[in-house]
Amino acid sequence: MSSTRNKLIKLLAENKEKYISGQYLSEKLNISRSAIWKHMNELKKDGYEIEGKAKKGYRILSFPNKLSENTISWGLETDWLGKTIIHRESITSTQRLAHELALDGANHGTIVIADEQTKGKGRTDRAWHSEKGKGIWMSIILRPAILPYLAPQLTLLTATVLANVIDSYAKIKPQIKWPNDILIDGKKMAGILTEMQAEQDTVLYVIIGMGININQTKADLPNEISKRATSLQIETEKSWDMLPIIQEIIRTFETKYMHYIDHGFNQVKQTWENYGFRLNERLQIKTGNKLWEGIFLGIAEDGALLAKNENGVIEKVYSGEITWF
Ligand code: BTX
Repeated sequence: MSSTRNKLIKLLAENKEKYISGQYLSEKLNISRSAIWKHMNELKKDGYEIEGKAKKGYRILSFPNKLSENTISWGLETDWLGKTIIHRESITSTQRLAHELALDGANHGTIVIADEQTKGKGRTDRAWHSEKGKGIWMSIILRPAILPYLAPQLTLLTATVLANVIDSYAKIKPQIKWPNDILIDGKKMAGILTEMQAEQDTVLYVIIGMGININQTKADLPNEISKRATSLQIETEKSWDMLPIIQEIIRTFETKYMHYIDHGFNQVKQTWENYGFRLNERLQIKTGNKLWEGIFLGIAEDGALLAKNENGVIEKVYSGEITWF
């Protein structure tokens, strides 16, 4: 969003009860009064309710709760994440558009977000239900200077971001199920999909997709997932304004990502294990055709799952289906 628009919203917000004259705004922002008028019209399109009165000026009546590039950017104050935000009311999949943009050279930190996905996807092309206005359907484009084999760490990092935000903002303690599910009381509230384009030892880009169920009621959840899925609303018995949650996720992501780049994976590992689902319990692992049992010990530096097999040997699991007993 333009910094002028940002400043304008800030001025309106600081003077919420009062009128501010067009003259004052034009001097403060160093733009003409007709430019102010144009900005006001743009803000109205974004759902800001603004009253304009002759001789008095402008006054903000209410802030929008609908999502747009502007409403998400306003007050975000991050250094690089979300400097470009692409919002769509409806889209097939934010992952798909993010890939196109990344191939086209989109910057590190570009965000794609939608109110609805008609073909939201999970891992191995499973469907991800993304009903309009019910959840956060968002993809982040990253260009990390890490080796491709370390990219799974970013899934785990994202899981800790979501767990931290749900815990601190909504005050419910989630669990992280390796590698990519956020659970509340054993039911899936969010999923993460990490996709990468790499060439030999270089990551060209990574797309982190996150689907977070916020305002679904039990009746909203499709039959095939209703027993295994949940939402913030179901868990807390109230509906949530998604905008501050989105902003908190973006801010927390930037902070944790920078810590990870500067200091390595250790903090992520610790946070992850703090929320880890069924740590030290028995589990069954299916990798390819192999099915074996072990004890879940945590995660390794490279993001792999660590499990002790029946012979007492600690094995690393990079991908597979996990079932707990
Ligand atoms: P996953 O493969 O671990 O989970 C997919 C499975 O989860 C489905 O097969 C279904 O059983 C169940 N499921 C589907 N929709 C939901 C839902 N809304 N809530 C709970 N369970 C569900 C997880 O994949 C990764 C999901 C990433 C979704 C984001 S949204 C933004 C971005 N765009 C996109 O198309 N995908 C990502």
